[in-house]
Amino acid sequence: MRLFVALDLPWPLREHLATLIGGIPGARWVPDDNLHLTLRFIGEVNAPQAEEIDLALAALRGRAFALTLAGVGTFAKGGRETQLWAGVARNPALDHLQNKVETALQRAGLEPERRRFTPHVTLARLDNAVPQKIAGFVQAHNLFRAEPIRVDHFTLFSSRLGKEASVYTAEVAYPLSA
Ligand code: 2AM
Repeated sequence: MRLFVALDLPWPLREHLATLIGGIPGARWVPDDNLHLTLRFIGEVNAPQAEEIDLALAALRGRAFALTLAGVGTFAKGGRETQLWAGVARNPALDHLQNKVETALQRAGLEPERRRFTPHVTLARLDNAVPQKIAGFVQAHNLFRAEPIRVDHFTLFSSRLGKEASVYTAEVAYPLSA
């Protein structure tokens, strides 16, 4: 199965993010239900590996914290913008949790993640979008700032590739202490 570790987002925040959606013809918007913040992508694993991963994550001790989504931006590949996202206000507690997850997963036998952690909530894939429209969106929503949320758990998700959008299933939620 294909796994990743992420923060799910409470409904009011997903609803708020959904109000940003639109105005970029050709963008493939992420359905509200799928909006999340990935801590670590794992990829395909077999059942024994999944078990190891679950054990390692369950042994992780972390504390709850507040998180604020702020700003919007894009990732580009080969000079083309491919992904539109909402950003995260500076958050050492989030970085700390991500670090712990990374350590736990290495303990479970995964190769270290080489890419730097860039916390974001993907809003859309931009395959066929016009650059001016993307720039317009980023300008219009630059000052986006959501209400802070309290993060008191993180989640191991499985992902199945669907026809239109991927289908994510929360497999296990791991609590963070108060
Ligand atoms: P993204 O939001 O930046 O696209 C489930 O697919 C989650 O895992 C998504 O949040 C996605 O990040 C991330 N993801 C998917 N494939 C990935 C890959 N090959 N490397 C890193 N992250 C990936």
